[in-house]
Amino acid sequence: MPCKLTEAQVAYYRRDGFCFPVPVFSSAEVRDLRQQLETFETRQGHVLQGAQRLKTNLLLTWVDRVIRDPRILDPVEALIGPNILCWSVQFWIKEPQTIDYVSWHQDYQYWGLDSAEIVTAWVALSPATVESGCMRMQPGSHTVRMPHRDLFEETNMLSRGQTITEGIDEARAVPILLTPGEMSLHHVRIAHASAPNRSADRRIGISIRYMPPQTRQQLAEWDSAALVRGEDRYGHFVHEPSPGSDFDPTCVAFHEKTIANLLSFLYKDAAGGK
Ligand SMILES: O=C(O)CCC(=O)C(=O)O
Repeated sequence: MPCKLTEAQVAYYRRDGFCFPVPVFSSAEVRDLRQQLETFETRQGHVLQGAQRLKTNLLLTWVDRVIRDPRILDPVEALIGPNILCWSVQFWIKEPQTIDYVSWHQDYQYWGLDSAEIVTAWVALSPATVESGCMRMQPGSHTVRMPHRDLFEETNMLSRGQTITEGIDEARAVPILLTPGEMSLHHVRIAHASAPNRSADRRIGISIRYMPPQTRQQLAEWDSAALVRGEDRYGHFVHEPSPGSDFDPTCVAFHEKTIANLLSFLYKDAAGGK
């Protein structure tokens, strides 16, 4: 299975701000990943929720393995270089026939990270189709800063309901269609959105945010990230431990600390949210 990006894919990413589909996991492997997620959900009696959806690499060993998988890191390295920190993991799960959606937004406006070299790998664990509410992206929007407003809507899956107020051309939006086991890569400034899931299956994606170690956090004095490749000569982020087993107590305590820190600025002024 190919795992490096071609020159054409790198050029497409630089020009449009995203590229897809990039094959990562075989169908047997992705079936197994989904099963691990859903077996865990069944065992705990409810779907992955709240803080469990964020930085899940600190809680579940299979997620920690996913963020370090060379089939994800090789394409990421082609875009941001050989030294790579993983700043965040986020599960985006839309249950079948539900109304939750994601408004048009650019990620970098809210994360406090000062680098434009941040890339998200969005890995599909179930089909990402127009019907299931796949992401849509506006090509070339990573080159401009677009105005946003915080709308804090209940059905908006974003922490602040942050929404671009002008400059989106729906007719030019590209649907990011993925089969399970494929991923897309998107630039931290690309404008993107996704509609509700009208399909009969869950729409499950894992966003993994990668950045070079020279990146700084501007909204907090302290922040953490996992060193997943190469070296970190800057020390701007405390390195996250790898869990030796699911819910390893040291990693659970670290998770609590780093999530409280994240929520203090990501959810600032928000009444709640996902
Ligand atoms: O999964 C979605 O629909 C949205 C994901 C997203 O906004 C992101 O990964 O940056």
